[in-house]
Amino acid sequence: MDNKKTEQLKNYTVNNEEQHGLTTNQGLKIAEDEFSLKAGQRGPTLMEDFHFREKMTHFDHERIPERIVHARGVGAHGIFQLYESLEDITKADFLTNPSKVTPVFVRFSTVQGSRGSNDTVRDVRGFATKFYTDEGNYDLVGNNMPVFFIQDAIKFPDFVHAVKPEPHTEIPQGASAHDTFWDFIGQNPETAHMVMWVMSDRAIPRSLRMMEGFGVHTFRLVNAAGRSHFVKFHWKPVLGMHSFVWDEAQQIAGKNPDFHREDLYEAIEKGQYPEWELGLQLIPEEDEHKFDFDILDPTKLWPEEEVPVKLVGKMTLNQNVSNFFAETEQVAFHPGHVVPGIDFSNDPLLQGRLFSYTDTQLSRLGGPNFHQIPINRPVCPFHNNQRDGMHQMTIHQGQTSYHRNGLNANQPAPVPAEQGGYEHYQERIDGRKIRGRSESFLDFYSQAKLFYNSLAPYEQAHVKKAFSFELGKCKSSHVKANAVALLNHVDRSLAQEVADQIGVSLPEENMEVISDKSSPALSMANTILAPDTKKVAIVRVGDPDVEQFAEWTTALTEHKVNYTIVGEKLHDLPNPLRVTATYETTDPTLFDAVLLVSSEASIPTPALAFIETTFKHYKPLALALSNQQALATARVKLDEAGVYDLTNSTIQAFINGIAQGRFWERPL
Ligand code: HDD
Repeated sequence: MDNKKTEQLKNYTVNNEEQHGLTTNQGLKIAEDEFSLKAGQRGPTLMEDFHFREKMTHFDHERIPERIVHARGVGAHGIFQLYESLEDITKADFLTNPSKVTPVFVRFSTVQGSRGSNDTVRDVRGFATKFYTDEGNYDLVGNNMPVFFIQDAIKFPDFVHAVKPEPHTEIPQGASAHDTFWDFIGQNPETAHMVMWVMSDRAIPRSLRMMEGFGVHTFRLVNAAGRSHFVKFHWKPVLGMHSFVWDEAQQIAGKNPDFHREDLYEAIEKGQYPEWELGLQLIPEEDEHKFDFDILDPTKLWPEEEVPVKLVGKMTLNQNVSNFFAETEQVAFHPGHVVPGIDFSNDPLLQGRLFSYTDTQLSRLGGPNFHQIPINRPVCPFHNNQRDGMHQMTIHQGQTSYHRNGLNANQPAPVPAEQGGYEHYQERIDGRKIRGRSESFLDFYSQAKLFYNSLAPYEQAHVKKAFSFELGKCKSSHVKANAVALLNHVDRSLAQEVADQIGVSLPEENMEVISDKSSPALSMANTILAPDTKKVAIVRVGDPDVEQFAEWTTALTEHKVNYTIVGEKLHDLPNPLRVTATYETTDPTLFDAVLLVSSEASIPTPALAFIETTFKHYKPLALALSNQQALATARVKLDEAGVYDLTNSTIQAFINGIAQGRFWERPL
C-alpha cells in the first residue's frame, strides 16, 4: 500500500536482515561485541575501548523528551482522496482535485499520561493528521472532541499544570480524577462545556478507529477568487462511534495497557483498514455574526442541525509504521503548517497554538532542522535561505544564502500567489490593543446544557457516574463544592445527584441555564451500527462438534467479525477448534462479544466468569451448551436482551447483536 510518502521513506530505511556484518558508526568492522577491553581478564576496563564508549554513549542518549502533552500515542500511514472538487470554496490543491491521492500520517494520542501510560484512560484523544500535499505539508491537529477547555492560549500552561500528575507526588498517571484538575475546572467556568464531554462516553472510546475527529477551531478556506468561508473540520468514522463502559476501560488498563495501539495495528495488518470521511461545516464570511455564539470561541461547537456537515472525502489508514521511534515519536505536527487556500481565524486559542508547536519541537527534537527528519519531510521540493543548525542533513550548494541576491539570480525566489505562493487572507482588522475577553465569549453554560440535553438517558447516567467518580477521588471539599457549583449552572438535577454522591451540599439557588435545545448529532446513540472488525471470544469447553463450529466461524468471518478461541490450555494442532488464548492470557473485557460452546456437563469457573463479565458490560452473549443446567449458578439471565441460545436462535441473530454492541436495557 505504498504512496508517495512511504516510497520516500524507503530512501532512509536500513535492513539488518541483509548480511552487513557488525561495524561501529565509523564503518569499522567489529570482531568482538560481548566483552569490553580490559587490562587482564579480571582487570579494569580501558579508556581506549572506543567501541564500548561509542556503543554506551549512543545508548545513554537514546531517549528524547516526551511530548509535554499527548505523550502517549500511536501512528499509521494512509491516504486521503476527495469526492468532488471544492474549488468554489478553497484553492488548496488537495481539496480541488478528486483524482489526487494525498499521502497522510495520523497520530492518535491521549493527553494527560506519559509515554508509558494506559490506552483506555478517561481522557481527550488527540487526532493529528499530516497531509503530504504537492503544495507542502498541511497539518490538521485536532482532538476527538469538538471544543476545548479554555478560550485563550495564555491559559494553556495553567490548564496543563492542573491536569498533569500533581507536582509534589507525580500522582495520578493517566487520570484527571484529582484535586488540581477539578480545582482548575471550578475556578475557570469556561471549562464547563468541555468537561461535560470529558465526563461522557466520548472520553473512553472502544477503538481509535471508532471515534470522531475535530479540528476544533474555526479555520478559513479561501478560493482562487479570494472569497473566504469560515470552516470547522470533522472526521466521521465509517465504523460509527463506540465506547467502553467505565468499569471495562479500567479493567483493560490492567489486562492490556496497549489495547488501542494493538487494536489499530492489528486492524491494519489484517487489511481491515480504518476509514474516516472528512466533513466540512461552512459559514460564509458575511454570516460570521448570525449565530447565538461567537464562532471564534473554541468552547463552542456549531450544531450540525444548524450548519450541516458536508462530507467531502475519505481517509484510509492502510500501512503501519515500520519503526515507532523514527516515525510516530519523531513526527512533528503544527496547526500553522498550512497550504494555499487554508487560513486561520482569530480564535485566541488557535493564535497561541501557532507559536507553541514549532517551539516545542526545538526542545523535543533537538534543533531547528526537525523538518528534515524523514517522517516530517514534505513530498514536494523545499528550498530557502535557512542554513546550518543542529543536525543539518542537507549539503546546501553555492555561494549565496540570502534574499535578495544578485549573484544567483535571487534564487530561491518568492513565488507569486498566482503560481502557488502562499498569501495570507487580507482580513480587515480594526481594534485597540487590549488584554481581555470578548463579551461574546461569556456564555459558558448554554452549550454545556445543549450537549447534556442531547444525550440518551443511559449516556446521561454515565456522565453522572463519571462526575461522581472523578470528584469522589478529590480530597478537598472546597474543590468538590466548586465543581458542583459549576454543574448547578448546567443542570440542576445532575448537580443534585453528584452532590449527593460525593457528600457536598447543593447551592441553594438554582442557576441552571434555561434551554431545552438539543442536537441529536451529539449523541453516540444515533451512530452507525455494524459488526465489522468487532472481536468475539469463542470460549471452548470440552470437544464441541467441529462442523457446527465451522458453520459459526464462517458466518462470523463473512461479516468481518474477528474471533479468538479461548480455553483452558493452548493447543498447537492445526484444528479449527484450536485454542489460541487461555483464561489466563486473555480477558472478557478485551472482546466485544462472547460465544460459549460447551460439550460438558459443567462449565469451569473461569469460563463462567467470561460470560458474567460480558453480561455485566451489556455486551452480546451466545451460548451453545449441551447441558443448560451448567449455567444454573451463573449471574447471567438467559432471557435478557442480547443473550442468544444457539440451540434455538441463529448465528445471524448473534451477529446482529454484535452490530448493536450494547444492550442497555439489561437490569443490572
Ligand atoms: Fe496542542 C500537542 C491538539 C491546544 C500546545 N496538541 C498536541 C497534539 C494534539 C493537539 C493532537 C499531539 C500531536 C502529536 O501527535 O504529535 N492542542 C490540540 C487541540 C487543541 C490544542 C485540538 C485545542 C483546540 N495545544 C493547544 C494549545 C497549546 C498547545 C492552546 C499551547 C498554546 N499541543 C501543544 C504542544 C504540543 C501539543 C505543547 C505537545 C507536543 C507537540 O505539541 O508537538 O505544543
